[in-house]
Amino acid sequence: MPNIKEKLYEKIVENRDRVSKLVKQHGNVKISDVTVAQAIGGARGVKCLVTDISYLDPEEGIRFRGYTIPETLEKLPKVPGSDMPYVEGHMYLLLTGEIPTEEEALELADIFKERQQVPQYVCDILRAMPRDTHPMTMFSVAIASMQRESEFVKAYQKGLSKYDYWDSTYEDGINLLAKLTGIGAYIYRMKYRGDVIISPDKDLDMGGNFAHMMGIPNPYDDVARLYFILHSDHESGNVSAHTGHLVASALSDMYYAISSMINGLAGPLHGLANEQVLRWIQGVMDQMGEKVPSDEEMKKFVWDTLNSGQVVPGFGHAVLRKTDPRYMSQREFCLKYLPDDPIFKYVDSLFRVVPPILEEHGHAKNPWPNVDAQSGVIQWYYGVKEYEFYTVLFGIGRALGVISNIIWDRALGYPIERPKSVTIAMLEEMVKG
Ligand code: CMX
Repeated sequence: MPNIKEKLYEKIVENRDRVSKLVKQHGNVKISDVTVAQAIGGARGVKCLVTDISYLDPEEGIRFRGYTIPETLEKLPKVPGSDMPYVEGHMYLLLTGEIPTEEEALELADIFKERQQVPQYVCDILRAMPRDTHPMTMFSVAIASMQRESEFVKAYQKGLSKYDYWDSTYEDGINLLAKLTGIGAYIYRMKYRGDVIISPDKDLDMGGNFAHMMGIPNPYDDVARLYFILHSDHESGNVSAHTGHLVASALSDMYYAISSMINGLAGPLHGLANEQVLRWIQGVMDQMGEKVPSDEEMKKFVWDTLNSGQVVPGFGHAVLRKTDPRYMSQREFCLKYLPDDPIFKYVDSLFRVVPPILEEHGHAKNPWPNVDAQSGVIQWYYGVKEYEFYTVLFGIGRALGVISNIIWDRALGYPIERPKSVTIAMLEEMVKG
């Protein structure tokens, strides 16, 4: 048994005990009340999901296993010669709750390398799709098509004890994760780079190999590492994480769950916002020509968007009430590597201009930028100008967290999810007096 699986099992045993005590001894303690506004309004703020993998504080932002983003980037073992940590080390942290040694991160990297080959039938399915299919649709279909490989399904059909669900779920998760960068790069090169596919390099870590398969020179390897780590998890209530958890709760296997997660991420209010930000900026650029708009001119574009009933993409958040630290990490990267880039100048101007406008507009509870406002500019700078591809990158990163959560859901025996609905008439009755 590889070391990471032994470590994971130790943690599972400890945590099963904690969860079972909570339910048995304190199952009736109330942790949340639900108002009419919350029932109609997307369950905002209702505490009814449990995960230890990450926690999102409205003011501070995300912590992965208790570590802020700067702490995570500082503590995880770094790829030699690089500014960024191994993505594999971050996966180790998400799964086990412990910062790995370099050796432990490399051990997981080796496991991924052994399993990274994308099956030929997945490539054939992608090729059979019209080339103008959105890359997120291709990504979702590619993942769903591998469902036939599920180790969980095979074990379940033989008759599997519920205490062992986590084991084959772990295998499915690692098998799938190992292939996601290859699938993403395959879609990219097939659609946008003349169909010239680059094979994986067994000597490289996940981020380095992704840059290699995309055909983009370094430091794109560090961009990939940063991007996958930052997007990995944002606690459990966001649409992609929640969809993955919900679908897996029916004991649908990892392939079904992650394909569904990708479909949720593909909405413009969620992961697709990174595509929308670049589309919006391109619209402004078309009107401005070569010139970067002054702040006054930019204000007018923002107000035009709001006055036409659209949202300003990349701003606002359901939980956060401050600038997203994922935005700030990417901003620091831009200030270091691309301070004079024209699109960064647009993003920088939006950073100054949008929050006061959203405050004046008076609708959004959080006027500050989120992760998606900044991420596209980095990709654009390194040559990935096909912005409809950006959410695939988000999806590869988000799979790290959702896969970890699903393994833990199975390990802790979380049941099928089934909240209760009421009718509008029932609500009207409840609010009388
Ligand atoms: N531009 C304009 N209006 C906005 C806004 C924005 N960026 N953000 C919120 N609002 C509006 C909402 O549409 C809502 O309007 P109504 O009252 O007319 O219905 C009102 O402000 C209140 O919304 P909220 O409670 O502040 O925000 P929600 O929790 O409902 O929604 C989010 C959160 C992210 C969907 C929303 O802020 C938004 O649409 N942002 C733009 C899209 C975006 O960047 N999404 C990516 C988020 C990060 C991610 O998941 O990847």
